[in-house]
Amino acid sequence: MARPKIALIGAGQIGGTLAHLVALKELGDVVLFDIAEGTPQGKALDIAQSGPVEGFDASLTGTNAYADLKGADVCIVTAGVPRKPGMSRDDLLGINLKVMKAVGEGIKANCPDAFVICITNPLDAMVWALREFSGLPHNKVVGMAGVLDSARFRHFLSLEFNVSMKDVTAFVLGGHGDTMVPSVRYSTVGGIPLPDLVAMGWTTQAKLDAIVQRTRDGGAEIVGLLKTGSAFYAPAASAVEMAEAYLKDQKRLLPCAAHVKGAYGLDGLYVGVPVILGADGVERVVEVKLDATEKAMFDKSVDAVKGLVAACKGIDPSLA
Ligand code: A3D
Repeated sequence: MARPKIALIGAGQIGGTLAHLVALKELGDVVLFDIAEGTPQGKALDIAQSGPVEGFDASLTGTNAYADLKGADVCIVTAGVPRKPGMSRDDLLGINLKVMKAVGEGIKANCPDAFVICITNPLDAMVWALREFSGLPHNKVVGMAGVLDSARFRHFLSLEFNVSMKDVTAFVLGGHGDTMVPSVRYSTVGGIPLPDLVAMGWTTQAKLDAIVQRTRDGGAEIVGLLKTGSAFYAPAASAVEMAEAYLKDQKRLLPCAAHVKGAYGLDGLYVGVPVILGADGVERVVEVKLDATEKAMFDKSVDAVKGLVAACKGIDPSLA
């Protein structure tokens, strides 16, 4: 059987890291696409030359032509611009919306059967726009944010409790932005919910609140340190986990920006919710019970996403 074809649209910091991870994990053959001439070709060649050392079997090519995406099984989209210090994700809306139009049309024309993972910010609005421009079924277009946000939460929790990150599970809902909802009740260490760990004296409520806030600000913390761009190692690893769930039909339960219609009282909005990812893409949206505080935070986050979607419609009337 031929190896899966994985198209990486955008060959910048995340795109290059994705290509490297996909090759190391032998998930398939990689086509790196970018409008910048030479960048995807150069990165593909560099990573391919690490193959004899690492011992992986995967072909890597770079291109500036959408036609080379033909027949891709998975597309991971990072095309666009990232944040600089002082910018919010929402500041990227106008520029990246135009990029989503070009990318969506390229996917529609060349690989309409692909499973598409969007990473470009502002995430929830961009994945919605990408789906609109591509016309693919909603279950085949999903946004990566929750896996990263919960990985950040898990990392901070493992430091606080001095336990392996493997034993920490974390749950993050809502839009990928300042209003994201890290759920303390549904996050655990070895199955013990965080409020129980506070009661057991492992940490204090104040420390937990600070970790929740650091998780919300996790992207900005890295932008502030790097100064020239945003995080790329953990975002790439998170998207690869989602691609692997699809390619291997793993039925993983992961937080993703998925199209929600019916659940959570929503009528067709892309927002971060737990989903089952398998061979049919988003196979199920998992609706968990939220308490009053979580519901209020989730609703605030949903309103922020709705505002961004409305702004997209204002910029590009074809989306209205
Ligand atoms: P960067 O290194 O600048 O790479 C972006 C690439 O997109 C560049 O190589 C550009 O040449 C390319 N590009 C621009 N326009 C087009 C186009 N029309 N077609 C094809 N390629 C194009 O950025 P990055 O890789 O660090 O980040 C990429 C995106 O991911 C940004 O929008 C970030 O804000 C976003 N991001 C999202 C998360 C989430 O958790 C959702 C995390 C980190 C970054």
